[in-house]
Amino acid sequence: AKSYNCLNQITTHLREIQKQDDSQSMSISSIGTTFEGRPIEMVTLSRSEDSAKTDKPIIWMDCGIHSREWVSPSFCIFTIKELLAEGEAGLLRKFDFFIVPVANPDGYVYSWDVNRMWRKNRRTPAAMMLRSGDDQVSVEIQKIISSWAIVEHDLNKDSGIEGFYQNNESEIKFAQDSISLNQFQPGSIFPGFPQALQANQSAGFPSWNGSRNSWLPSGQSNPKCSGVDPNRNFDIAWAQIGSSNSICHDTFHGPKAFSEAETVAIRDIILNTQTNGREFASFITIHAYFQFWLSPYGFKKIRSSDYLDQSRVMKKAVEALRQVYGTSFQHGPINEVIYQASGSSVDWAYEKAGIKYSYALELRDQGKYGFLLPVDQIEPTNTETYAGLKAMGWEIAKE
Ligand code: ING
Ligand code: ZN
Repeated sequence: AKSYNCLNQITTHLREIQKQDDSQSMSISSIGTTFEGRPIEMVTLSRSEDSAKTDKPIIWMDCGIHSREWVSPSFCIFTIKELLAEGEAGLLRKFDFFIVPVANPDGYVYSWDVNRMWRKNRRTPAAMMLRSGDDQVSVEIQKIISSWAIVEHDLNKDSGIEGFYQNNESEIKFAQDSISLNQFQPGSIFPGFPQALQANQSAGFPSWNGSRNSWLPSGQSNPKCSGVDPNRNFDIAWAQIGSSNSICHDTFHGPKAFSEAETVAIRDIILNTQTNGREFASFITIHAYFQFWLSPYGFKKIRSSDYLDQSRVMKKAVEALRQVYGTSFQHGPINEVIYQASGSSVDWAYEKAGIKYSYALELRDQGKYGFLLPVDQIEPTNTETYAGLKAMGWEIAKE
C-alpha cells in the first residue's frame, strides 16, 4: 500500500482481491454488528484443492482493534494478498486463515473523520444509561457512575469529590463536599447519584436543587467520554489491573466483560469454530507501535506454562523479521516487556480458548512517529512483519 485506506476503501479492496483470486480460496463474512451498525468483516482463506482434508489448523489474525493504529489493518490486507499469491507453496498449504482486517470499524471511521488519535470503539455512555424502569441496565449504570466518581474526582481537594455524568444530550456535573475520600473505592457507588437518578426518572436527569451535595447541570458534553477499549473488555481477569474504570479514559474496560460487539464477535467465532471441531494453531492480534512480539501473560506476572515453546517460535519470527531490513523487535511476555494489563484478547485466547501460540504484535516504529507512521514506511513494515509471520507459521507447522 502506498497510503492508508479508509474503511470504505478497505471494504471495496477486499472484494477486488476476492474477485481476482482464481483459486477461490477467499470468502468474506460478517461476524458481528457494531454499536453504530457496521458489520465486523472476517476474511477466510482456505485452499480447496485437497478438499478431502478440510481440517487444517487455523491461524487467527485480527487488525485494527485500536483505531488509531492505522498500519495494522494495512498489514492484514497485505497478508491476505501475500498468502493468496503464494498459494500452495505458502502457509495455506498447512493452515487456513481467519483474518479480521478492521476489528473496530466504528473507531476506525472516527479516527479518519474526527480524531486521528482515537483508540477505543464508539459506544456512548447513553447506551449504558438507565431508562425508566429498566432494572437490568441499572446495575451497569451504577457501576459506571461509581467509576466516574472515583476516577474523575479531584484528589487535590482534601475532602470532596467532583466529576461528571453524560448522556447524548448533555452533561451533568456533580459535586459533593462533605464526603471522606475513603468511601470511593473501585466498585463503590457514588452516594446519592442513583437516588437522584431515580427521583428524576421522568426528566431523564438528576436536577440541581441549588444546595450543596446535589447535581450541577452544565451545557456541554465531553467528546472524550465515549468508547470502550476492546483490548480490556475480554473475560480474563477483567477490570483487575492496567485498565480504567472511567469511560473518559483510553483503557476503559467497559461496564462488564464482553459488553462490546467487537469482543463478542471475536469470542463467538473462535468458540463456535472450536465447537465444530476445528483447531486454532495460533492467535495473533496486530497493534502499533513499539516493535514488540508479545506473548501471554498481560494480566499476571508469571510466565505461561508454554513459554518455552512460545519463546522459541517468537525468536524464529523476530530473527526472520530482522533479516529483511534490520528492524529489531523485542520479544517476551507482555507483563515483562511492557506493562500488566487485564482483559486483553491475547490472554483470553491463550487461557480461555486454549490457543497455545497466542501473540500480540506491536509494529513500527519505536516512537519517532508513533501512530502517525509515514506512508513510505507502510510497505517495509508490512514486508518485514510478513517475513516474521511466515517464520512463525513454518515453525509451528513442524510440530
Ligand atoms: N498496546 C497494547 C495495549 O492494548 C497489549 C499492548 C497487548 C496489552 C496485548 C495487553 C495485551 O495496551 C497498544 N499499543 O495498544
Ligand atoms: Zn493497540
